[in-house]
Amino acid sequence: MLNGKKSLFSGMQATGTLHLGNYLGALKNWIELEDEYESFYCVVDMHSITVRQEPAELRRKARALLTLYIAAGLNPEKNCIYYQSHVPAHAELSWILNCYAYMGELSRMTQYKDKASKNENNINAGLFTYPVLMAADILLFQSDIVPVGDDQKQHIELTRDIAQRFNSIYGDVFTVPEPYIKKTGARIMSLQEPTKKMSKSDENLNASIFLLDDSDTIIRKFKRAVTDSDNEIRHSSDKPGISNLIEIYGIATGKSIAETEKEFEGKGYGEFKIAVGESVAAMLKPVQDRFYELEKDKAYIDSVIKNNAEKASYYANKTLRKVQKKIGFPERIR
Ligand code: ATP
Ligand code: LTN
Repeated sequence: MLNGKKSLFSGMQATGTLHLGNYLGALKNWIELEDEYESFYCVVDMHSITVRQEPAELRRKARALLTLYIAAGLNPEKNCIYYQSHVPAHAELSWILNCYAYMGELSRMTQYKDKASKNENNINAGLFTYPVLMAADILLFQSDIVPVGDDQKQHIELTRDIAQRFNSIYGDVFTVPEPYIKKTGARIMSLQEPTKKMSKSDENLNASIFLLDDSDTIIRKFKRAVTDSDNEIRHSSDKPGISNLIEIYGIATGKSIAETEKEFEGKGYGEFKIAVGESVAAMLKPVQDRFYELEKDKAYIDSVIKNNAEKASYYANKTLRKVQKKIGFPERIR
């Protein structure tokens, strides 16, 4: 809770290019929450450096991501959209919480194990303590909910454990957050290996639909999507490829699984794949148009960056000061 209103926090890494999974699993769902919650959406550039980045590229991608947040429909007057590195309280609380998180619990995080195995020559300490920084992000804003895709559930569980541990020592300091994960879209699968989630780090460019892919590219990628060979459009756990496409089509058109199965009864995969591609291209077109418009308006984006960093700092510092006091850091002399 903040100011008597429920609050929420979410973030995305400024690495790679946003894909359909990021959009359907997270970003698209954020828009409908803006009236009910005091909302904070962060470009988590401090998380990004746990994997080596090219500086100019990181800066460019961070700005593009922030612009995409707005292009996707988040109104920066109602939602606080900012860069993590502009609010030092994230790093400060993260250090404190490191002293309340255990090596054992951090070593059980699947994202850590996964990323460590992919970056064997750079398993740095930041990669290991990454979830503590994420806990700090969430707890700084006394967040009630954290809207994310399914893969982040374990990190939110850890955040809850840290918050409860801290509260049990010092009293009610942190709101204990709940994950907010939608049933549909929470796990969009790769178009090439439909048993794996669609991922930014996938080297096969045909496996993911990127938010700024043009219509032809989107349709071509769906045409090439890997499916089984029985040519029946039916949602089933033994048909991961076609089930993934049915779910994506459902979100893009608002149709239920049953409606889609009925619509394509007796029709072939070829026809269905084109329909999915066209529906996704149509869904993304307005986001893309707004993105290219906004990108040109440097002064406007700069003003969002400045104003929202100030707003985020204000709330973050409030929580940080409370924590510092509770744990016994000396008071500031003014
Ligand atoms: P990668 O896609 O390479 O695994 P990531 O998970 O680090 O990258 P982020 O930008 O940090 O991607 O994730 C942003 C949001 O998108 C998170 O809420 C995450 O849960 C969600 N998300 C990521 N991949 C998917 C997916 N395939 N389906 C649904 N949601 C997803
Ligand atoms: N770890 C997340 C990104 C992230 C995040 C957060 C999400 C960093 N801090 C706080 C929600 C709340 C990821 O890799 N997808």
